[in-house]
Amino acid sequence: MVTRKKITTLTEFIMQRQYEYPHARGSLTRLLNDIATAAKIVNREINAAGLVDILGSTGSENVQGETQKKLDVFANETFITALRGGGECCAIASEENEKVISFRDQYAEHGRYVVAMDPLDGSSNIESNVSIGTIFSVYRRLGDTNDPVTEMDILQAGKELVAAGYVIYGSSTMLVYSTGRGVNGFTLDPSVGIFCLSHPNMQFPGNPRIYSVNEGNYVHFPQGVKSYIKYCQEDDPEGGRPYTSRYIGSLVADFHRNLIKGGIFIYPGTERMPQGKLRLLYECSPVAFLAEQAGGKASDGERRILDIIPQTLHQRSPFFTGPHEMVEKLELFLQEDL
Ligand code: AHM
Ligand code: MG
Repeated sequence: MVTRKKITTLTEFIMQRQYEYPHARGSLTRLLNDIATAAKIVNREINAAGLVDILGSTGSENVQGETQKKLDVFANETFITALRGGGECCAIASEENEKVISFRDQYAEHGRYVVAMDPLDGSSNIESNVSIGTIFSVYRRLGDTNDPVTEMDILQAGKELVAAGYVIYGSSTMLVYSTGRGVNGFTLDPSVGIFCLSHPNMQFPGNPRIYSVNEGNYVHFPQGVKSYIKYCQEDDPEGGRPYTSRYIGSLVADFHRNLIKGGIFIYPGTERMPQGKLRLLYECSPVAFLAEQAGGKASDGERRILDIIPQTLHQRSPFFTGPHEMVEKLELFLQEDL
């Protein structure tokens, strides 16, 4: 008789975790399931994008006569619809929307959670069939569930996160998330449409050797970052360096590879953009949460990312994340430059 290994599905896994919290009411479980459902719908659309020609073509009509949407708009609407319908989330901050979207529906308006998300990060890569992702963060709303939700409910430091994760639409589709008790990765089996636990308890590996940065901006980087990049490229008599350079230009994909293979992701401020490009609330904080949960570190060069309270929804931050020792080394170079 062939004995098969028992598959743990994402739904089973989330339920098992819920039972570890005696007072849990299942709201977070339902919310995470809503995110997974939306991810599958977005995944289907991304996979079909080349066939139905909806890459970047807002306004045209598909064969059913429906108006086609750009994939990032589609992803945004899909996640909002799933979260609103689920009733556990009362408001969303999204890269696609200038202001917080608060729900007025009978159930959703009393939801205990708020979500910040980048529905389709790295979307400039879509046309070239390069991996893209969704990033999500879940906070407990600050005010009473009967009070109107405000921007303050969502402008919370990353250390207050209840859960965070990403979906990577790559050679396979994965959902990776944490509720503060380690990081777990689930691969979508497209034949049955189920996320299955494939990467339990993800941790940065030892002996990391990758650095990821857009070196096209090199001349505009702070001196400390330039020196660190040179350090990465130098021979180390004891071995280990030079490191190898890998950069996709898609945060989720770059971080995911670095998490699995061991590497640092670098997006500094420049002279023209002192705060860099990446957004604190829905790009840096959730990825920093995962990095710390995977035994790594995330910093803006001086401060722990998870300690920074965003002042505005779309605030940017320099971002350095990866294995602890790599980020620490980069911080030393930055301090020497002061
Ligand atoms: P986006 O939110 O507009 O897609 O931009 C964010 C993306 C990240 O995924 C990626 O790390 C970064 O932009 C790449 O920027 P650059 O092209 O400057 O290297
Ligand atoms: Mg983005």
